[in-house]
Amino acid sequence: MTSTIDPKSIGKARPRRHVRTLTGYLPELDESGKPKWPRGDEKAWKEAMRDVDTDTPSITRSIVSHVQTSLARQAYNLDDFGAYQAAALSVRDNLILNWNETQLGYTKREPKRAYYLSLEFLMGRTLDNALLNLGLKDQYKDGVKQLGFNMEDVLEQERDAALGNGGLGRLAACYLDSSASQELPVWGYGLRYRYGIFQQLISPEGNQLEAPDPWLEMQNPWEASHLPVLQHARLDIFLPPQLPRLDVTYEVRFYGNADRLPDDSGRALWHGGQEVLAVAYDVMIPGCYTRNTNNLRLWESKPKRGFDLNSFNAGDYERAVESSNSAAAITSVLYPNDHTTFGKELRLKQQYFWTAASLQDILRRFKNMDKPITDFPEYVSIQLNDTHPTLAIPELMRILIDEEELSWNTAWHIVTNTFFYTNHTVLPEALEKWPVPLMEHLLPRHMQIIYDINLFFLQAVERKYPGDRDRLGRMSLIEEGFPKHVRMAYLACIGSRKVNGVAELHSELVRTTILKDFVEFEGISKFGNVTNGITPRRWLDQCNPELSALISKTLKLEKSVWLKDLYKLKDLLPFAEDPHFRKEWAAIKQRNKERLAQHVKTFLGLEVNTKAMFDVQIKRLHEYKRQNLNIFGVIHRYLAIKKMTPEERKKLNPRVVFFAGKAAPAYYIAKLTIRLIVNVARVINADPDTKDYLSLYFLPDYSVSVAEILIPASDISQHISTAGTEASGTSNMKFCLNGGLLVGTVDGANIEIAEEVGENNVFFFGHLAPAVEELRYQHLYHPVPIEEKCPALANVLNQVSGGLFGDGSVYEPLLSTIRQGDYYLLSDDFDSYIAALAMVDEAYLDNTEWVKKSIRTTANMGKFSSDRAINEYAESYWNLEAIKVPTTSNFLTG
Ligand code: NBG
Repeated sequence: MTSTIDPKSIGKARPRRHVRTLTGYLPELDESGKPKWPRGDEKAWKEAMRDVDTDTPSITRSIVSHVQTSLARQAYNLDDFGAYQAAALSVRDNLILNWNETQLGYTKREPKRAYYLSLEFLMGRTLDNALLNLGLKDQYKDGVKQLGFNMEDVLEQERDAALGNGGLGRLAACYLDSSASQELPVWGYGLRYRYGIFQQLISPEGNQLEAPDPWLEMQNPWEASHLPVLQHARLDIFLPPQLPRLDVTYEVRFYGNADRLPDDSGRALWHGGQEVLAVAYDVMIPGCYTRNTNNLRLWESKPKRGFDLNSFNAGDYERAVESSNSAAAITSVLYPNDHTTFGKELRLKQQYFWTAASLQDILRRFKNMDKPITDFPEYVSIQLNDTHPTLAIPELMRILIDEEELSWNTAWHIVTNTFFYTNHTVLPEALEKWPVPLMEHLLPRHMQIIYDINLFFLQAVERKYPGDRDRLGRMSLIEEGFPKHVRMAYLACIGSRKVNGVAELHSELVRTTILKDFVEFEGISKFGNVTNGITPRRWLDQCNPELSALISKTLKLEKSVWLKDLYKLKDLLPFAEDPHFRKEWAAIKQRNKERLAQHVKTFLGLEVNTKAMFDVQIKRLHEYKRQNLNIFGVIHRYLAIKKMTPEERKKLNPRVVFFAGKAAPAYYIAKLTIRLIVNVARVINADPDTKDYLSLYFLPDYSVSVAEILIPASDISQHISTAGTEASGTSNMKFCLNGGLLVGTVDGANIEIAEEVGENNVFFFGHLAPAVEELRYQHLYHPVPIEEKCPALANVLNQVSGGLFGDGSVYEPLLSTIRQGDYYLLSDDFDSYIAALAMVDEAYLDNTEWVKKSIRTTANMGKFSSDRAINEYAESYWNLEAIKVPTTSNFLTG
């Protein structure tokens, strides 16, 4: 084999290669300023070009055409899964038309653009959402029906795209939906993990087991599919609504050496090491009732060369293959951790791979506009979703200095006007820190840049606070120790134009605790708040279609209006006084409860009492979220019912408690909590004395789709974190939007929800955030035995130890977190928690008043639309304007 490559150039930095893609090309203009047709016969092209299918006959035609050609099947051998695939492909065709039109429109207008960098996008299913946003739900339903299928069954075939752990990833998904719906030129950038969040199974003992989630294989989750695996593998990259863009690739380097140039330019040459390729996959994000269709670009890693020919020629076959494996491994799994950092080299590699590819792509798009590089922040804002993309800051510095040859100060000015950083937690264990030796090894040039940033920054701090060495130590980007660590939140803070938290209380805690010194140094105006929001498209219209229809009918508004202006729900308030409306409202809740019961029946084979109050807690398992407080509350109730006479029991308000959520695979205490819940359920659901009054279900494998069934069915939901620990919470908003009431601590977005819906519609309990530090101090230095402090809780713990729910010794590690130290303050909050639950019971007995509360709650949820939140980012952070893509296309059909 011959090579034309100069061997000396191998591994050396090369000038940036701008790969042109087929998106974003604009027509050339003739002398009179009219667009010129680019090639061939204009008439032939235009006659052949299609637009979005909007009528049922063309929709059925397109579905059948996909059945025949894309799937190579016929009416004779088409099952629900095939029908789903064909419908999805047909919808995808429509989305692509809008998407093309949008990208061309944006390119033509050269607007400022914003980019949302998130390591997680928890999209859930996409087909139903796409149909809603396209305004084609009814037409597709009819079309599918004519072909002999039921739309609901077809939609059930889709597998969740679960490229996220929890709230942070779901928020990113809601923000994409809102950006497109608000016609804002926003793109998301993330990773295309081969395996998303693990599938959760429960063993016979009640333990969580983890299985990989091969979402790309598109197997039917509920039954073995008849389609050959090969066909799945071929189709996976096309399924909705992805678009592989094998022509959009970038090179990303790791390891190697960084040599500073021997002049005073500050530049360095980074060379050698490993180079891998980033390949783009685009996911179309349709806006609601608009043609605007934005893009989520996910990167997949690939070896740069099929394999390393040098090693192969040197006889080292294993090494040759290894390099290709290690490149492909970068995007193989989503880390299933939540609120913990851990120093895995691969995780750091993921972060760099993703930020480096995204920045190259963003720069290429910017450069196509031929503006001076110093204008970059005028055209580009980049939102860092938590600290995971913080490497983008030193990476942009590196590009601007080493490749664009700008001075340090000019580069730093550009960087600090481009980035914005959202903090999502103040839990100390969740703040990312990377060991310096690892950074030096993996990203030698970035480590140099971080040291330089730190030096200039600390010199400025010293000028303001001369001699304050403590402060310099506290504010340094480098945490002393063996080894030293880079504090990513500090880097994100000083490299950004603005920093925000995700709810009022949380933002205040960011300002007064973790970033206090930075607020003092940089001034308060840099540190804001954007309260999180949720998309009402998915979290009301889609998950609760009956309620959505009732709202439209009552408000006499098309849903396209109120779904995009959620404050319109306020007009429901007077209807709380209308008995007929209340009856309809309550009947819908009841049917949603029956739908959930049916789901439990189908998947767990268990009967649920739908006459009972439904009480739900669904979120990642974590000690700070206190699922254990809830399960201890359930045990307390069970013990109380056991003691009652049959007559007393008859007066009780029956309650069904649901839990769902995953625990990080290495989080032992969280996994024990699951085991306890499952075993408590076994005992109490089988106890003839109590089972009519209290039952308990743990629904395995929590996901967006499961949430869509649970949330509309809840009467009450629990958001009971230790005050000051839950940054916002977003499921609280989803429950309330669906008319569920909330029992919670004075924490995160619970506070703002109560402000909106009125405190008398929320059941608050527990100590407040300012008290927490003092309580923890008392626990450590003046501990009071739990028997004395909270006898009710002590009794519950003793029952667990005593073996009421199986071998008590199994639970000792969990119980001792409360008996000793009790960092999350269960013993301080238990009594008021039980009192709050009693108030819930009492309120529920007055059905009329309860339904009124439910209506008022929904009516007052306008603030929590992610449309409001994304507009706040657009206006107060990114300075971004909406660009409406014309409904009648001008480029393609014009
Ligand atoms: C989570 C918070 C939640 C919040 C979401 C979205 C992280 C690091 N933080 O309270 O715990 O609702 O972010 O902002 O996942």
